[in-house]
Amino acid sequence: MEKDAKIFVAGHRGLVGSSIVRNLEAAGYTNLVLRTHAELDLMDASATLAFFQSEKPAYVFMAAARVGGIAANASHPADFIHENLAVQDSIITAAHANGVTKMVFLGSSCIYPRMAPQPIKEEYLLSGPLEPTNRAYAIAKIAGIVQCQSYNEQYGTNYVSVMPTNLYGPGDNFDLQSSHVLPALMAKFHTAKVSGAPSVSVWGTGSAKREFLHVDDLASAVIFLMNTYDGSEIVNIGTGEDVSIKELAELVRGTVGFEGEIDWDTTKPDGTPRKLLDVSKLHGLGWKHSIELSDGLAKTYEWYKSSLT
Ligand code: GFB
Repeated sequence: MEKDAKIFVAGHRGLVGSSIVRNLEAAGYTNLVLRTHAELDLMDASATLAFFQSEKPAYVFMAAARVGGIAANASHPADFIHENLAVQDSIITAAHANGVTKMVFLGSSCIYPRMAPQPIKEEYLLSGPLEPTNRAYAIAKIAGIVQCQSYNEQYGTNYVSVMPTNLYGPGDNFDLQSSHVLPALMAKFHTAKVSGAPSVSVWGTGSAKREFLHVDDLASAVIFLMNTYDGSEIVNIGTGEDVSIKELAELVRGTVGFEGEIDWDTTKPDGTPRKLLDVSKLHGLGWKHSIELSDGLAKTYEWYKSSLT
């Protein structure tokens, strides 16, 4: 990307989009075009087309999505599949109609089969059944990948699909009903510490394993791939290391400084037992993460506390 090229970051108010904007600005990109949800509803295909016609962005980061943790996904599958399919189709068709030079589509590690061998290689896509708690979301993301690949094949476009692992960082959603595990634990331990509660309830058995990537690392990887990688084959983005939810709970408890007990609520689902990404392709292309989980947790906790005041 040229430093003055027009770049559209779809979803720039979200966890991922806001980090992509911060990283682009820090790297000297000066011509970003951004729209809030109130200004442009990306589910509205004609409004999205009109926006592309008037702005003519050269590069697009597709970070707009309906996302959520295990409970939100399991309880609102219709919203997750409908909204993601609609946003993806609006953007991809508008980008194609307006000659976008290159686009990066962000998928998710939940696109892989529930029982995929670990670590998960890109080629395991569509090799087995999906995890039921997020099947609708995963199928929408798989449709996005195949749509990008199909446009590349039929029209010669340059739409790259990347698969991030579980993300966290400043700007995350800390609402206990809809959030992912890491912000949920941070909010629960913080509230318990402040109120002096003796224990905190954590979902599941704690045996599920997850890989966590700081969102600023994700943004750095996505911009790196926009600048260096052309191809229809998907690319995993992660650290290549995972922890059990039990280990994560101890790490977050330590970061927050909560000294009470953890109660495991085994009536809640564990979800996928493990989804560790194989990141050898990304490493081979020349990118590696730089924020370790303990540092990332400390930074995120500082941000969370400042967001409460
Ligand atoms: O982060 P999370 O909601 O999503 O849950 P997934 C990860 C693990 O943490 C599960 C446990 O085993 C949860 O049972 N967990 C423990 C908790 N306590 C809590 C809590 O208070 N809140 C939450 N949310 N979890 C999502 C998918 O799956 O990950 C999406 O539903 C997407 O589609 C996203 O792929 C990255 O990792 O299970």
